Order: sequence, then structure tokens, then C-alpha cells
Amino acid sequence: MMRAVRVNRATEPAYAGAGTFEKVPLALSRDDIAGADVAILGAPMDDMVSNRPGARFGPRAIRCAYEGEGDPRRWHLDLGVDPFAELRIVDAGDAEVVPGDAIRSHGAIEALVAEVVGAGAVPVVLGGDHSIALPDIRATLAAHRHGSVVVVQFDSHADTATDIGGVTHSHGSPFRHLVDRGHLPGDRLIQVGLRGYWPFPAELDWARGAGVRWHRMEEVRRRGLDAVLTTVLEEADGADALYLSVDVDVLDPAFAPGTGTPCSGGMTTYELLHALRTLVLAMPLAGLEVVEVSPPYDHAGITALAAHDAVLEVLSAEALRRSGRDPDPQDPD
Ligand SMILES: [Mn+2]
Repeated sequence: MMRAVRVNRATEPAYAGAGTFEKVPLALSRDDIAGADVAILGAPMDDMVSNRPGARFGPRAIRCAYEGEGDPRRWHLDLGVDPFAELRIVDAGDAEVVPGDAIRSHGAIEALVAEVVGAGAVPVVLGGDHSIALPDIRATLAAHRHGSVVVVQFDSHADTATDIGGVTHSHGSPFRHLVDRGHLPGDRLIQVGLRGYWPFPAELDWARGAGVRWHRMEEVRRRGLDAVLTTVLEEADGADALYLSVDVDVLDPAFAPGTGTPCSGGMTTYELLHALRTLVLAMPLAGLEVVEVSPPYDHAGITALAAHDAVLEVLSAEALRRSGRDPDPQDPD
């Protein structure tokens, strides 16, 4: 029985009152989360970035980057669905991170994600730097049969370094550790949007040997996004569920300047939304993380808005997929 606490008054606007994701109910214990389909949680840490910090402020900015009033209500014009009407969505608050102690913060994030999946809800994790992928994906995978979840990582960087300058745990290493430590089979990791000047050949050799598949941004431009997504779904064949790891720097800096390691030549926001929708409509969702939103480097909140809308897109597609209905755009004939 869900006992989540309502946080808004009936006509309270978006900019007023408590800051849960779109004012969904607050659920701070496992008993309160029980019965929810989806639980949103924050991982507000940026101790492991290699360049510009600020992603610790990401969860709050992503949660509040919306308009509207009163109880959460959204109508996805292309899918014809209201995710808040179809799914029981709660906000489980933030992990109890410890500023300056990234390892303890990782432990807190892993514990909260474990609590969410233990309560039977799909975790939606708002980062935070990308190092959180290690604890939060590990906690999610632990609730599924080994190798049954495919992770699709949207990112300009592979994040597969053994270490960066001798530092073993950073936002440049989580996917290397997930694979090398046996949590995620290499052939259950698919990367989309890589570009720029990293990873180096040694890391690409490792990825090839581990069975990791990747699709550079150049391939997305050359073959087209839909063709690449078709390939991604073929590569995911045999998996029971999908985990989406969205590093907002997969977007071009023109669309997402507020991030720690921006990289030119990336996706438009529309392309990311379309890709997320396509994948979630095709496969059950095991979890989602949206990371590396750094509000101090943002302009007019556009990066936080893109991250927020990525979450909303995934929720909408998951709602429609679970309903078994076809999209219903309700256009005039
Ligand atoms: Mn990343």
C-alpha cells in the first residue's frame, strides 16, 4: 500500500511549494515506496568529476524545470498518454550523500536504489556526476537475472577508463568497473553518441575484446538515428529489460551547455527524446539515470529542461508500453 505524502496544494504553480519531481508525492521509506511503479531519486554528488563541477546541484534543477500547476498532469502529444495518470510515480528524495567523501556517497546511492528496486519500483536517478552509474546500475542489476538487462548509454564519452591519472573511481570509469567486476557482461553494454577525442585506442581495444558495442555520433549522422536505433535493438536481442544511462553531454553544447565536459558535434534535444521514446516503447524499463547536469554552467536552464524532459519522455513511453495501446495523437483528419 503506497503511503506517499502529497506535497502540493490543488492549484499551486510549478514555481511554488515543495520541490519533488513535478510535485509527485514524496516517499522517504521503503514502506512508502511500496506500490509505486516508478520512484525518482536524486544523487547529488560531483566529487568525481575531472573538469567542471556543479552536478551536485543537478537533481534540484532537473526536478523543478517544468511548468504547470497543482497535481502532476501531462499529455504527451505524440504518444497520447499521461504518464502520471497511467503510472504511480513517487519521489524518493535524495541519497544521503556525504560532501567530500565520494565512496560513502556511492554507498548511500546504492542503498537508496536498492531500496527502490526492493520495493518493486523502477528507479529514475537524477545525477550527479556519471560516477554514480557504478552504484546505481549495480543495485538495479542485482534485482535482475545476471545478463538479462541491457544498458544503453547515451554519452559523448565512453567512460571506460581503468583509471584517470591514477584515480580508479571517477566519472570516466563506471562502465569499465561494471564490466570488469562482472556486474554487466560486456555484450550487454551499448553506447550511442561517442565523439571527440576520447576514448584512446587502448580503451577501444578493451571494449572490442569485452564485446561492448558502440555507435559514434558520426554513424548517427551518416546512417540516420532510426537506422542506428534499429541496430541497437538488434544488439539488445535476448535481453529482458532496458537500463538507460543518459549523460546530458551526449547533447551538443548548443542544447546542453550546463555540463562538466561538453563536447561539440552532438545530438539535438529532439533526437535524444526520439531515441529514448523509441527504445522504451520496444523494451520493458529496468531503470534510468540522467547525469552530468551542472546548473552553474547552464544558461536559461536549458540543460536542466532537457534532462527533465528526457525523464518525462521515458515515463511517457513506459506508460504507453505498459498500457498496450498504440500511440493516439488525436490529430484532425
Ligand atoms: Mn558520461
